[in-house]
Amino acid sequence: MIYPVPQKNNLCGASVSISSVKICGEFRPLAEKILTEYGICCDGDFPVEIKVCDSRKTTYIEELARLSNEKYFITADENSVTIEASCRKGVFRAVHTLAKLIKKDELRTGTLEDYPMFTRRGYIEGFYGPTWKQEKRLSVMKLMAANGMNCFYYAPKDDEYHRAKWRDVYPEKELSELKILFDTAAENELEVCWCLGPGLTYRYTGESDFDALIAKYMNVYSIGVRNFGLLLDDIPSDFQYDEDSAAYDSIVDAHIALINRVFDALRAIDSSITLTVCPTQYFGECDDYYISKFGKGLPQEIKIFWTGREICSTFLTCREADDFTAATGHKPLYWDNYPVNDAEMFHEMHLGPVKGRDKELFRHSEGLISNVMEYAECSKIPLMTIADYLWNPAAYDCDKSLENAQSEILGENAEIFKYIADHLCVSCVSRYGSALMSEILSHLSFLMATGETEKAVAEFREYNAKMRECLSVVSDTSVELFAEISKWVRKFSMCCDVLDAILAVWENNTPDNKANLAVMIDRYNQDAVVLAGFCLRETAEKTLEM
Ligand code: LTM
Repeated sequence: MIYPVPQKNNLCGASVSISSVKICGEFRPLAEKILTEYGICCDGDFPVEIKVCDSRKTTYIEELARLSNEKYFITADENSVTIEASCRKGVFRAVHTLAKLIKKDELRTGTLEDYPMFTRRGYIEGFYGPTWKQEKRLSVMKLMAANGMNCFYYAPKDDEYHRAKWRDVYPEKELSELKILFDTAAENELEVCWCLGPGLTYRYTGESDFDALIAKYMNVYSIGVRNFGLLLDDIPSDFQYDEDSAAYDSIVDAHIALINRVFDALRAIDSSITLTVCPTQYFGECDDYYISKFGKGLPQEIKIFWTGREICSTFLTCREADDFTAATGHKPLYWDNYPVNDAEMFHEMHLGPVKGRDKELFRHSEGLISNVMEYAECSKIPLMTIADYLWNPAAYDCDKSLENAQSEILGENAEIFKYIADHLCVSCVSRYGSALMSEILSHLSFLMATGETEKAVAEFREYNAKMRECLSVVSDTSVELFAEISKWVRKFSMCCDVLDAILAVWENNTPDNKANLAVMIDRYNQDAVVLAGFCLRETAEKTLEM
């Protein structure tokens, strides 16, 4: 199976085995670049023809009754492959799919027709904490583009030019780094939206602040950005300057006036500019005074971020999206606070698949943008599941998508990694973790309770050995993802010690072994990092009572 799952895969005839290809037709350099990245040789003789034609067939999505320039077809027979799309975007998506089919030996004769269900599918660097390094940004960007996302929002809370020092233009070095990043996004068919968060110190009645704001947007416009964001989240919910409170009845009136003025000014400079905004009330009841007035005060073209019922929402539903649209006059653009793990979540690691987002949400929203973790390598795993969901929600299977993401990111370590990943998934989308450990420990308790002590001890020893093997793999901090989870690995090591101590008591119930277990469990409990949950504590306590 390839991911994201294509919409209509009728490549079901004879197997077409390709070791090297010869690209002909349009966008040949692009296709060769992508295929080469997948390790597919382009000096061969198996013809892959790319046909670009802007027609109803290549742009219209029947079931959505809308146009999309991301739609494509792949037709294969035993002697050739043909790609059809309306433009570069469609070709880009098609070639990635073709490369995955070839790599997985899944290319067969027939036709594949594919297109995305959500219009906007992306991620936002919008967390508190150390900002991602350039090389990490580039690496995540390429991966997410290869997996069907189409937009990237730049809004790191701790980029001082985004928020704390919003009035200052970027120094040359920082600006040229951003240009490299944003040019890479364009090459990879990701739309960039650069966001500004001026609300901590903005003076709504200050002309010089307004001028500084436009000058800052123009600073980033100069490197080619045409999509901007104005974020008013996590700022005081009331005025900070007396002149502002004298001029406006309430803060929402100041926000509406500011956004409309910014939009008009930007559109006067360049009519292709787009604007996305984040309200100060970005979650909760959508018919509250602030958010309903905010939405009604802004033109349709401006997109509004909304995180759902909660800041980090367990569920995002069509019903709530419709309520938002009714109250504000805008479909929500979801700022989905998963997998982000900043603020009070900093002891959690969110490596589980996305869950709890309605399958039909694409009809009721502008799209979904996932807020990532400060840990770039780790973010790739849940982000890949989000990309799968956004492309084809009907086919989304969270377990299979996770399995694929783990194997893509961890390669040969994927299987053993599951022993720690089992514990790194407690988040707003899943309150329960340690499913594998829970199952094993409860089976062992059953064996103990039915007098099968020897069998229990043997199975327990086997499980502990796997946990230790996993520990030794993830302790290798030269692997970037393992370095990122080092504080969870530390606690995982304590978890292994607790398991060994439980096993020792089961094998030999002496006061010394019990005292050692009490010490281990105490040490484990004192570390605030979130890891194995209830099942470990319960088993340890039961063992101490033995
Ligand atoms: O969610 C929004 C709109 N703003 C902030 C984010 O920057 C932050 O990363 C998340 C998670 O803590 N919560 C917020 O309120």
